[in-house]
Amino acid sequence: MFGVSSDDWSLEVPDRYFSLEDYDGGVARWCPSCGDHAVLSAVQRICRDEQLPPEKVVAVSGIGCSSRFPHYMHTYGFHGLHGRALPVAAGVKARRPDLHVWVATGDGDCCSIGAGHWVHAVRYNMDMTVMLFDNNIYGLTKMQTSPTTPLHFHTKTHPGGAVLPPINPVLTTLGFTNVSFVARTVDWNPLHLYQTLKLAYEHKGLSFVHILQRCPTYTAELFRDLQNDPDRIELLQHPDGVPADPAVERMYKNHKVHDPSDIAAARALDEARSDDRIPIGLFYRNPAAPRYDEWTATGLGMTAEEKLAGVNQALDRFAV
Ligand SMILES: Cc1ncc(C[n+]2csc(CCOP(=O)(O)OP(=O)(O)O)c2C)c(N)n1
Ligand SMILES: [Mg+2]
Repeated sequence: MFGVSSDDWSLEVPDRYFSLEDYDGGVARWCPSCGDHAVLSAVQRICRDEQLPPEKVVAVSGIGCSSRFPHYMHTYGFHGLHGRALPVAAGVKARRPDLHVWVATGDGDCCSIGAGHWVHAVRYNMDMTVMLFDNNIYGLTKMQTSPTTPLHFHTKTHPGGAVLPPINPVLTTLGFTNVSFVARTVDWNPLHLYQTLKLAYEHKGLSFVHILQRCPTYTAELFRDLQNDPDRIELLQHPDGVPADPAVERMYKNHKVHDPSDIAAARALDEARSDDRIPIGLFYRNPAAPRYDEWTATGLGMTAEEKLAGVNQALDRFAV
């Protein structure tokens, strides 16, 4: 019993203990009830629960409302150029493999202007957690059609309704060579959001998490319906998947057993789906996929001095 002998008073006190405030970069200036707030707090909780020293964390983003994410993390951060979150993150990981990299990218940032980088970042499979904040719209620039805007949805660029069928980010990522982790979650279920991002964080390689993210200003009705009707969500279940939680299972009554090692079955989930049945959970994971950061960590195995000597030797050829 506590206090019976002096031994009970000895405590294992870590040198540093991190609380949520240690990751708090200030008041987030997203709209009230924007889903980005929920994602930010889930990531901060994971950092706290894993006791990640803030100086060992970096948040990288492109441009968009969601890309303001690094400002609100009291860690290293890089708020980059539109569509360029992933190459910046790859560069960070190549030179600083000791940092955990969180990437915040929007449906415009990743699937439109940044689509070329999306393909190659997934193939490079460097160890990072990529969060696609999918609000189905260009939010920051005030409501233009994005690649994930549903057909016929009215936007500023298509006042009569979007004219092309949308890209499905999960299905698309599952088609890229060397894909190693794909999941989907929703911002309005904090438990599922946390568990999914935690699983993604634990994965060694590029984990791609498609987050259905509420935009209360421009696409409110799309997400309100989905939020109010939990029967439209299908919960993926498997011992290797997102850990089961009774509260989440009660909320989403449509359950489907899905083995995340089966990529054909993962693709079939979204190929077959209608908007009335949206699967969430872990679609696919392959921990054996080769990682380019394992190669960049060693490279050619040369020391900095050897590299410098090599550069000087090459330049000497042009000496006059
Ligand atoms: C090179 C370039 N092209 C266009 C823009 C304008 N722009 C800024 S954010 C954005 C779209 C953002 O949409 P998304 O990535 O979905 O992020 P959200 O704001 O919805 O979170 C665009 C087109 C820009 N900043 N830079
Ligand atoms: Mg968007």
